[in-house]
This record gives sequence, structure tokens and C-alpha cells, in this order.
Amino acid sequence: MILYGASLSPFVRKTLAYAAEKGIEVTHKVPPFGQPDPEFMAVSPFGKIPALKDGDFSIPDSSAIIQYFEAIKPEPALIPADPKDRARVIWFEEYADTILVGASGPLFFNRIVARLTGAPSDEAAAARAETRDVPPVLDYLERVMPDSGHLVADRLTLADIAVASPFVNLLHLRFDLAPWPKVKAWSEAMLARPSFARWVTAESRLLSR
Ligand SMILES: N[C@@H](CCC(=O)N[C@@H](CS)C(=O)NCC(=O)O)C(=O)O
Repeated sequence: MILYGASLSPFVRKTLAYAAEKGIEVTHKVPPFGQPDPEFMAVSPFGKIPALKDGDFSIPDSSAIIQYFEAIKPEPALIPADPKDRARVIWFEEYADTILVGASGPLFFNRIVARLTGAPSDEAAAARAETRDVPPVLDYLERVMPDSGHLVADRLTLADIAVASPFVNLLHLRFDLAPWPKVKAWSEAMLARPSFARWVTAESRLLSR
């Protein structure tokens, strides 16, 4: 199986960490930046990352890829069968993908991606995200964070993996999580798991160049 996309993308990192937690082996390929790559475009019609190729089957989108992983290898089950827990897991994936990435994306893009790619940087947009947009999104997470250290069902699920992924981007940004102590402890524990730690290390090396 080939998983396309740079791990700096929270969507790509989510699928890579999910595969690792499931014990699914993937070959990771990063399509060349800024150049049309026919092999990649064949699996991702809109050029978005991640995308997956498994033999003659291919599928884009992190959520679709994760559903595929869960179906081909049901154990360990990271999407609960219980209706309420399952719904909560999908909500947290949505919170991560749209609300947290939506709020923190301009910060990451303008302070890190722009530097890496040479794209113009909008520091005012980054500062707005940092001071106005991200804090209420983290306030919510602090409010709902269970004492068990897992977001749903008191065990590791897709919810923890999906929400932890953008926290690697916040780590690269040296975003101070001290005002959100439960979130800080949870994110440190999640990012120390081997499924995330290897990407934290590899990306930190890339960003320090
Ligand atoms: N809903 C998609 C979002 C994918 C996405 O927007 N990826 C960004 C990188 S973080 C991308 O490919 N951007 C390049 C582009 O929009 O051309 C998913 O979950 O995979």
C-alpha cells in the first residue's frame, strides 16, 4: 500500500499514525512539491494529500483512508461499535479536521509552510489565528477532556489520533499550551506514542534545516 503526502500535513500525519496504531504497513511517498506528478494525480484527482493506493484500488481523503484501514484490519478496533461512542469519535475527527485545523492552519501556513516553500507570509493572519482563533477551540477541548487521558470510551480511538495530529503542528510552532493543562498533558502523552513520535522527530529535523 502506498500512502502519498508530506507528514507535515495534519491530514497525512493522521493516516500515518492511524496505520501505525493498527499495525498496517504502508510505503510512504511524498509527491514532489510544485510539480505535476502523474502517479499522484491518478490517485488524488484534486491534488490533495493524503491519498492511498492499494493494488488497483485508490482513494483520496484522510477520513476515507481511515475507514478503509478500519475495514481491512478490524483489530485493534479504533472506531467503537457503541453508537454513542462511535458518534463522539466521528465528531472529534470533524472537530480536528475542520475546527482545529481551520483555526490553526493560518498560523502554521504563515509561520512555517511559507518559510519552507517561499510563499508570501501574512504575519497579521498568523497573529490573528494565534491570539483570537485558536484559544476558544482549545478552551472547548480543555472543558471536555476526560480524566482517563482519552477523548472517547477511556481508551485509544480515532478521536485521540485525529485530534493529536494538528498538535504536532502546534508543537512545531512552539505554541504555549500552559493555559490548557489537561490538553497539554494529553497532547504530550499522545505525541510520545511511537506512532506520532517518529514524525515529530523527522519533521523537527526537516524544519531545523
Ligand atoms: N479533507 C481532506 C483535506 C486534505 C487537504 O486539504 N490537504 C491539504 C494539505 S494539509 C492539501 O492537499 N492542500 C493542497 C491543495 O489544496 O492543493 C482530508 O482529510 O484528507
